Amino acid sequence: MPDTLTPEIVEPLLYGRFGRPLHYVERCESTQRLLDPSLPEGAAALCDEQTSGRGRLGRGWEAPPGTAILCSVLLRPPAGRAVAELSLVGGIAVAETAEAALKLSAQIKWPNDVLVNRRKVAGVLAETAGDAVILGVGLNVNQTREQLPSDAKVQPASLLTSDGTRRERAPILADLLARLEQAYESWREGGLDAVYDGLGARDFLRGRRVIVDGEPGVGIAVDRSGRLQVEIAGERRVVESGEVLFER
Ligand code: BT5
Repeated sequence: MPDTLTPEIVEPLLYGRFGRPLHYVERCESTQRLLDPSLPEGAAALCDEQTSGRGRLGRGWEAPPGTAILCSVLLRPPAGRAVAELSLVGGIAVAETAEAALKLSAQIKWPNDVLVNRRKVAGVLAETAGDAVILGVGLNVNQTREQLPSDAKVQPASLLTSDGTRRERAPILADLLARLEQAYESWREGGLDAVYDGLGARDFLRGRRVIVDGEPGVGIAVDRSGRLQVEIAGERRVVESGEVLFER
């Protein structure tokens, strides 16, 4: 069976509300640009190739055609809720998905990376579009080591490089959408507290040597409001957003 993500293949595998409607194109600039904010919550866009995939802070996201899950989902969170928390909610769902596929544990590196064996297998991007939020997930599935970016600050990995197994992407995508729906609904009802167990247990930076804005410190934990607590020069600091490097 060819590894394809067309709606005929994916739709029968869906078991929740997310992924309906499903908008698939073979190639696009970025799936983040394919969802009209007037679509129903849970609408998803996916493609086999992005020509201008987006990371955070103006960075890019790269994956050879047909190797990865590149997906965006439209969310309509209640007014006044912190959008940044949705990167973590997405991270929990992606980590669960990677764990279910690999039978290995995955970690969440605040604020939006999913790691397996210290290597980044996925990134999450939450962007606002009017009242809606477009949550993008890039999950590396079948890239070989040579097909992963060589210049990334966090060493990349795919499910294939993690355990040597090549996988069909459609069932993994269906699983991801269902897990995302579940984590999102919990968050919607009960905030980050409601999903914190899935986050705290996978908190990669906890106890790890980190560098924040050029200063060395130690990660304490992602707190219950989604911020990263660190200790720098003997003092506790709270990081709201940005980039934290870690020592390998
Ligand atoms: C992210 O940004 O990790 C969020 C990535 C979100 C991508 C998805 S794909 C579907 C949807 N449509 C889009 O256009 N975007 C979303 P950030 O933390 O800024 O990480 C970006 C950095 O990761 C880059 O600067 C590279 O160093 C590295 N990188 C690029 N491609 C990668 C890959 N496939 N795997 C691991 N690292 C990668």
